[in-house]
Amino acid sequence: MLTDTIAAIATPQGRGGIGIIRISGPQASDIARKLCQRDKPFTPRYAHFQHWYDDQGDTIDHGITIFFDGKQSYTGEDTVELQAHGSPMLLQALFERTLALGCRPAEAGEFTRRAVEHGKIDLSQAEAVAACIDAATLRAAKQAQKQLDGALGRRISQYMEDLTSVVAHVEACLDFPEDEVPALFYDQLRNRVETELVAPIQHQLNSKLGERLFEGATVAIVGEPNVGKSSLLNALSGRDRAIVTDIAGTTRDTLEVDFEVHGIPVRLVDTAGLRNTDDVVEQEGVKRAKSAAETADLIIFVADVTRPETWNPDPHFGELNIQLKVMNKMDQVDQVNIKGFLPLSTKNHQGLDALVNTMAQCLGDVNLADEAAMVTSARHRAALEASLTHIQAGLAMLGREDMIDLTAMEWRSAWSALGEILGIGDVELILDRVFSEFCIGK
Ligand SMILES: Nc1nc2c(ncn2[C@@H]2O[C@H](COP(=O)(O)OP(=O)(O)OP(=O)(O)O)[C@@H](O)[C@H]2O)c(=O)[nH]1
Ligand SMILES: [Mg+2]
Repeated sequence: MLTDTIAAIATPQGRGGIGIIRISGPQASDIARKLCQRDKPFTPRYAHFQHWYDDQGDTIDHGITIFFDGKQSYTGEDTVELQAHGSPMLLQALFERTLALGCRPAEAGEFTRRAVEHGKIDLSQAEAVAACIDAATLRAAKQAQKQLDGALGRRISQYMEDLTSVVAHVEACLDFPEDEVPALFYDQLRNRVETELVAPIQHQLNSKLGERLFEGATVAIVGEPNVGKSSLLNALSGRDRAIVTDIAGTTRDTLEVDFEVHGIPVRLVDTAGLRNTDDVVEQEGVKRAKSAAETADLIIFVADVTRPETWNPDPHFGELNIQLKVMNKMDQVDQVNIKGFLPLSTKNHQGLDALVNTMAQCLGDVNLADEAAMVTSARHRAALEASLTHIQAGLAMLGREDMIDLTAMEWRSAWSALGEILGIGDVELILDRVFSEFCIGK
């Protein structure tokens, strides 16, 4: 497959100032030269102004042609970029001409896939390319950039190196005559595995912020009728989205608004006030409110300070974990003990900033600068969890002479699980490295 030369229109569909066609593969330069009717080779990374011709010798379009040789290209193989006019008609004609000259249409993500296959980037960086493009907030895009820079890959590689080394050490025990491995040796090894692997991996797994940045979070606003749930949705989103009246039971259906909390994309769900009612429409609303709360990542329970009967979430949500309780309409009272609640007035926006900060914390917010190597997808999380399980299984057996092989096996499995994050699937590699470590000094 890699011997094919692929082509694609790289800019989005539709009209634009500039449209780019990308060609990658061994024939890239030859095909582009035919397209340009050019005899001389291209100068690498030089902007050649060129006309591009059809099979009749008529000009299709003209613009900039840039050739990147394989050593200095995105894909790791010869690549040509045509910067044409952003006309869908001309771009399609140019693209078809590259196919007629020997290109195959690229599959989705194939340029980046080739970059991985040629070792230009690891799999986590390839994922970061997609994440960066798909990011819904600037903060998410910046996090993707860090992953693209290789922050996660470097961290994972470090874990893998540590594992290779501890496997080598534990296997060294096999060469000692029975009962002669000093206990201190095992203590040191255990200590090392715990501080270099278990603790940092657990720390990485503890934060859900990475996934939240890309997958977003759902926050449900619940409470009794008339406490100010819809007012809160409007205040938080800065839009007059939900109907607000002084009639209890105003909101019937659930209503959703998308907004950002510290760069985390949040879907805010306003719900019907919870109460027993004979009204069938409202009954359905109450049902939906409960199910919205059950599926939300975070529930905000709103109470009305002027009506203490609205302060207890238990009758409705006894079984759910309510992390965040706010006491609304604080503009109505002078002093009142509201322990356990955040004070709020949606009327004069008092307490709104504090609420947003607390929401962010509940959603796992941390300082991004400290968390460059954050877990950003379910795939990473699953691989890290699997590796941690293997590491701990190995630790549980460490120190028992008859289980040295099994400990090493668990840690090799941990290595492979981590390798999946980077797109490394070759278990043989670890063996090679283990043996190379052994040869030195032994
Ligand atoms: N004084 C005061 N009134 C408020 C405040 N927030 C909301 N209200 C009033 O409380 C009433 C109910 O507000 P809504 O936002 O509709 O309440 P809700 O919880 O969505 O009510 P339902 O949809 O019926 O469950 C309206 O008359 C609002 O103007 C506040 O902070 N202070
Ligand atoms: Mg409402």
